[in-house]
Amino acid sequence: MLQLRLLMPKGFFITTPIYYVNDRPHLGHASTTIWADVQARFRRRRGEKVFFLTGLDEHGIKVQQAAQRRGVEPLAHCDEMAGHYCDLWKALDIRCDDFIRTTEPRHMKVVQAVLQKLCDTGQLYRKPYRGWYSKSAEQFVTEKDRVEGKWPAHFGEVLELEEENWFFRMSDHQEWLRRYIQENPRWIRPENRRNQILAILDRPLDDLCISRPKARLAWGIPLPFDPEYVTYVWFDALVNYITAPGFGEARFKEWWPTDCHLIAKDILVPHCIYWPTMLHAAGIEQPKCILAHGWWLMGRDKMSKSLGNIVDPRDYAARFGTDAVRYFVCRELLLADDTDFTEERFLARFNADLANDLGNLVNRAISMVHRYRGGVVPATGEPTPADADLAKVARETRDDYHARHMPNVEYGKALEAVWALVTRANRYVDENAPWKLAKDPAAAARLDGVLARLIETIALLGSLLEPFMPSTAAKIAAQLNVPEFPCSDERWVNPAGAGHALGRASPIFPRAVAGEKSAP
Ligand code: ME8
Repeated sequence: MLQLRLLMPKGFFITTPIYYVNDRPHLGHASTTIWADVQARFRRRRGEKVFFLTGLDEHGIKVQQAAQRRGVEPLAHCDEMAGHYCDLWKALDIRCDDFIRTTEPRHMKVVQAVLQKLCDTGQLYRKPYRGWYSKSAEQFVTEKDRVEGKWPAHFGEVLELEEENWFFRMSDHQEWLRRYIQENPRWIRPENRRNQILAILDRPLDDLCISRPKARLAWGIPLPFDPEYVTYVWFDALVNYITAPGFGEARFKEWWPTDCHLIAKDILVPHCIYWPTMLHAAGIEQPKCILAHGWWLMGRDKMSKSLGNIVDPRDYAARFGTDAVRYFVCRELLLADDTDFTEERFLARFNADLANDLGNLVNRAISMVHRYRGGVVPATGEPTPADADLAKVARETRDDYHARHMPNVEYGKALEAVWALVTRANRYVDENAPWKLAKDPAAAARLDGVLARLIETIALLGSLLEPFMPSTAAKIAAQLNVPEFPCSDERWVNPAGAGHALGRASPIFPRAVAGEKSAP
């Protein structure tokens, strides 16, 4: 058994941030979680063992205050919020393997074990501290953080505080961290975020304050070695990534180090500075990659709970269907830059890409096989140059998708390539005009070839789209009358070849008009 465990290959482990429960989730939270879900589905399809972790960050002043405002106990507040998150993940077809909450005993135990280890090895010390404290960012800030003499808006109210606290010797690990980032160029992605962290490391790091006096904040994990304090919420939250895969248990090796911490750029510093130095100090292996995407903006501002300018993904899922939301956030949200959210943009993608390009292709092709060949897929026959071109685009799309775009979490590029294939296939229909071939008895074999190639292309598209749009893929599979799509990697075999009887054709995306409700 032990030997088997040692030989077992490490599975693919992907994480999202654990979200604060001070308010309900919005499109930003949904986007990171959808991105992780897409990666998890892509890997599962390839037969990989996958662990997809998401969850909630339930301690800290913001949660305590949110509960106080509503007149409920913090844990009751967290339970209610957890329900909202779980409902949303279900509505968005997100299938995580674990949903961690930092108030769970399994997590508190690991946080305390890590703290104790760091304390025992001299990595923590207690000292008085006087400084500026941002309530909304829950962190001490320094003069270096001021921009043109003012505190940036996202720090909210900044107060002067004096108190004794526990500190982590983060500065001792600065040189190691800088070297590690330089030696591992794809560790922090994308490149602009990596450069941002390297620029921060050009200046001396302060040690990290990792405690809060219980007198000021009761809602946290007690320090195991000093009863007057609870753990700083970031130190607590980051540890979730090792709690869930079973830190201290034999199964930990099956998952850790994580293959990808997926986050947005707002929490780059805790993930690329606090967390790696904490792990280094505790003698735990580093994550393989930290990937930070950009923000959804509303006009010029970040979409955020505190600004109240949020988009509720449930509204869009109710109007356009879950898959349209999943498609939109994968197609439009950029990795290295921010993206402006507008309803027009959403509608344009829905109508042009889904209803028009993809929807029409699937509907036309399946309907024509019914009309001209009684619903049975004909034989492909000898390829013409036009066929060879379609096949080339299909092969290149498949190869790039598997070898580069998907493993690199470059969903915009993956979908752009997939839509180039959709466009090529629609053009193939127009160029070959099956409705004309059908009128010419001498062109029967050619019509067979065209229809068969279209069906094969649609089956391939179903396979490529499944991680992004699982229920659309299921609808396409039902119309093709195949139980599921095989993985489209180099072992790809068309599941709807000659002689296969298709299911009934019906539109997969009805066109939507601004302001109108559209049935999903
Ligand atoms: O920071 N655009 O939780 P949080 C894109 N609890 N993504 C966005 C976004 C936007 N406008 N707004 C939020 C916390 N997100 C901590 C994390 S992890 C150990 C602790 C997404 O509720 C994005 O993933 O503020 C961002 O990093 C995260 O929500 C922040 O969630």
